[in-house]
Amino acid sequence: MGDVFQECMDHCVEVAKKAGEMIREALRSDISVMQKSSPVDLVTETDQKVEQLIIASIKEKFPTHSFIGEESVAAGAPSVLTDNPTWIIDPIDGTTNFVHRFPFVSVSIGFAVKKEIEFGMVYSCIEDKMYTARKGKGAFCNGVPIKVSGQEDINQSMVLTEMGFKKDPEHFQTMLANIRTILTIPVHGIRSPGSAAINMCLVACGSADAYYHMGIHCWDMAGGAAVVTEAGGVIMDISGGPFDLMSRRLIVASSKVVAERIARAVTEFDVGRDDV
Ligand code: LIP
Repeated sequence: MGDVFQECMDHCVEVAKKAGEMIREALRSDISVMQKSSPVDLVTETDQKVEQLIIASIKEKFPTHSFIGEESVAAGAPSVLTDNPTWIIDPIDGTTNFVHRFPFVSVSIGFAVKKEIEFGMVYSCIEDKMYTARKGKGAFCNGVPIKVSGQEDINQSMVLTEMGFKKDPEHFQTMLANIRTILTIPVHGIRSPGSAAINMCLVACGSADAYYHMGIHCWDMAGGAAVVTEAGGVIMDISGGPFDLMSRRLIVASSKVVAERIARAVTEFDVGRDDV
C-alpha cells in the first residue's frame, strides 16, 4: 500500500483537528447528556456528531475502508476487526470528563491493516496536544519526539488506572482490591485522568510510568497503543501475555519489568471481548 498510509495519517490529523474544534465549541454551550448502558455510561450529541463528521470525511477520501466507531457500535454496527484497512474511532474519549468540563478529553483514532495497527493519533483537544505515531517511525506530541520514562522500579512508578462503577459486585470488589494491591507494593501513586487514550499518551511522554485497565474497548485503546509503542513503551495483556486489541484490557508501561510486576499484582475479571 506504500505511502497511502501517510496520506491516511495526514487526513486523520486534519479531521481530528476539526473534531477538536467542534468539541471545544460544544464546551462553550449547554451539554445535553444521555445514558447508554447505565447511569454512568454517558453519551452526548457531540459524541455522535463528531463521529459522523470523522467517518463522513474519511469515507469520502477512502471509500473502501472499514470503520469501528464507538457510537456506531452503540447504534448497532458490528465491532469486528477484519484484514481490510480499518479506522477505529473514539470521537470523545473521556465523555464523563467532557460532561463535567474536566480538562482531559480526546479524539482517538487508530488505523489497522491486516489487524495490525499502522498508525495512531490522540488529540487531547482542551490541552491542544496532538499525539501521533506511525509504525516504525516514532511518536510525537505536537511534532516533537516523545519517549517513555524508562522507569524499571515499580516502587518509583506513577501508575494510572480508572475507577468505573462495575455492575457485577465481584468485579467491583476486585477492581478496588487491585488498586489496594498496587498502592501497597508500594508505588509513588495512582492517578485516574479519565481518558484511556490520554492515559496511554501520559505513559508515552514519561509523565506516568504505567497504566492498566480492564473493561475498556478497542476504540479507547487503538490510537494510544500506537503512540505508547512508538514512544518505546511496552504493551501487554493484563495476564502478561501478548496485547490483543479486541480483548478489552491492557497494561502499558515504561519498561517490561514494570508491566510484568503489574500483571503479577492484579487479579483478572471477565470483561468479555469487543468482537463477540
Ligand atoms: C472511557 C475511557 C475511560 C474509562 C471509561 C470509558 P469513553 O471512554 O476512556 O478511561 O474509565 O469507562 O471507557 O466512553 O469516554 O469513550
